[in-house]
Amino acid sequence: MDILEDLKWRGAINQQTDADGLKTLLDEGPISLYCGTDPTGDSLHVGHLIPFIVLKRFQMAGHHPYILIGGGTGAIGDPSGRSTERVLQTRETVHRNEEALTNQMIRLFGTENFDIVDNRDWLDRMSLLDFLRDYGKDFSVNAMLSKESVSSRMANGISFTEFSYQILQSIDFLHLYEKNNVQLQIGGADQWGNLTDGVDLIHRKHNDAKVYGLTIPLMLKADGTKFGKSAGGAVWLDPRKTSPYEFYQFWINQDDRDVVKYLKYFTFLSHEEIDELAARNREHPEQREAQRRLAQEVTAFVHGEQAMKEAEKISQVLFNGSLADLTADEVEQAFGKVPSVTIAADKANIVEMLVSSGIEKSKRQAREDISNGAITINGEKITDVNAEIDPSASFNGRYMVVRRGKRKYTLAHVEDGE
Ligand code: 545
Repeated sequence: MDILEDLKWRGAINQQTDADGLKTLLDEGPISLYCGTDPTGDSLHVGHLIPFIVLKRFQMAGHHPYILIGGGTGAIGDPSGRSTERVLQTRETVHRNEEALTNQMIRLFGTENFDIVDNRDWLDRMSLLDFLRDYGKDFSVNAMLSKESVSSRMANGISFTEFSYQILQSIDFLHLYEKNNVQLQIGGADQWGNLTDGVDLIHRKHNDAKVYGLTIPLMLKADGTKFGKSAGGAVWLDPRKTSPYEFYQFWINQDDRDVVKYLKYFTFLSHEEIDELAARNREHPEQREAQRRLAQEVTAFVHGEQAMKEAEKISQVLFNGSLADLTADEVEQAFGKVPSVTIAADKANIVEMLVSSGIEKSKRQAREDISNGAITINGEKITDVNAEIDPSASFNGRYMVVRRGKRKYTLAHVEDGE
């Protein structure tokens, strides 16, 4: 099936500048296309992932993707989709973010059949007079004012800096067209104005250029809340911000009403596989097979097969309580976000340990909880108030996991542990 049909089936097409033209072009053979991202942060989150997955689909279909990291535009700030002016980032921050994002892209796209470019390479060297003479003349202020990204800011104001942003992104498309024969730019729905501007600029410079823009709908959740947030905030691709286990949990916890939509958007599973998962989800929603498959696929794509397997193991262990099967690193992932305390490495009486670490408020409360069977250490229930525990004996002497009641976990970091 051709790529546009596939994207349509997946619900991944919002707007196109010339649908017939693009279809004809793609029928002729492989093309080069691009999607840009500004280094306004040091990691993408799952929301940003959407156009890059589409870019990946093009790559898998034999086309050549360019990923543009906006070292130049990131120093300015895109007003699209924002209601307030951005605070300028320092050049150093932009630089650091660029490096982090480049590494993330390499993870997703591999090292073959794609290129990463940085628009600082051409935007930073352009003289002001060249900018105004070579490009400014092609933009009508009237048309620029009518763009959604600008008109929506008229009430609260927009700086000349952000107002100019659309010209910069258009210059990028023109540059990539002239230099690398890039013929298509894709982006999220918020990028429509910037994409059409670029296509228009190229047409003014090259009458008969075959260039196109395509946007992808922003993801909406059935319950009306914002896609991509979990209890702990945004779901990041950077494993230091969101561990692969938390990432996996985010996907496995999706609503039945959303799961098929996400399988289509975020996985490379075939239409047949997705249709089958959808059917089984309708018949046996309680088995959550579709959610599990979604979590496996997206986690493996972003973090690799091994991290996905680890995330799966942690999920299983937490579900059936056999904590001892975890490695110290897995404990860190699983309990990275629960409250934590520090305890001494020496052997100690259980009551003493619970009180001195602050897990229990008083010895009386600690004894009561222990006797009631409400305390487990590393998944093992402790009912003897005289029990002695050895923090250095578990998880490489680094951690001890204490559970109070049904689900109140505390991660105890063992002092002098590795
Ligand atoms: C710059 C120069 C170009 C082409 C594109 C750009 C970037 C574009 C933009 N894109 C967004 C973005 O977010 C910050 C990411 C932080 C790590 O601002 N002007 O850079 C988002 N983009 C992905 C999708 C998007 C968009 O990265 O396109 O729609 C989100 O889904 O908001 O020549």
